[in-house]
Amino acid sequence: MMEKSFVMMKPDTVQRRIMGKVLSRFEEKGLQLVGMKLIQIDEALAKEHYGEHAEKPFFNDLVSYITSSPALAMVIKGEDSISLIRKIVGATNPKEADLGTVRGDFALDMGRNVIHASDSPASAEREISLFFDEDEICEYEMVDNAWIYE
Ligand code: IDP
Ligand code: MG
Repeated sequence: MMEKSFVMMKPDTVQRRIMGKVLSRFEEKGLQLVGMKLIQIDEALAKEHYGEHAEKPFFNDLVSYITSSPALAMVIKGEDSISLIRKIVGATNPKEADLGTVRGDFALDMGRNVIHASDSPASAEREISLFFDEDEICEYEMVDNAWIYE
């Protein structure tokens, strides 16, 4: 199934200048970037995005982290891309994330875990519409499609 996922490089990834390395993980896999923008997330947007964690003890620190500096918001498209991207991203706690995953290779701390990715089709839809207008998503054909998909 062709899916779009919301993926966001968190402020630590922008500040550490490793956005290109992280992006290449998705490009090399054959996934397609259909939306991208560098944004300074404000408190209201951060609280809305992470609404499901509002009661958690780490919520305030999470909102501070996400609003501390710009983040790179993206929409990435591909076959079964939502669960696939979660695998590429790795476990929430970078110390437990497998090596070879983004968090396993680039992060050490739960509160500085480099990247966000939607965890289900419903969250992908909600998060994409929270961060992107419809006209900010580019639908286009990749010239190597026949070499990525059978
Ligand atoms: P996910 O990003 O892997 O989907 P969630 O459980 O949805 O993980 O948590 C959202 C974000 O909140 C995590 O990516 C991480 O930045 C932060 N977070 C989650 N649990 C903790 C914690 O126990 N301490 C500090 N930060 C946490
Ligand atoms: Mg989550």
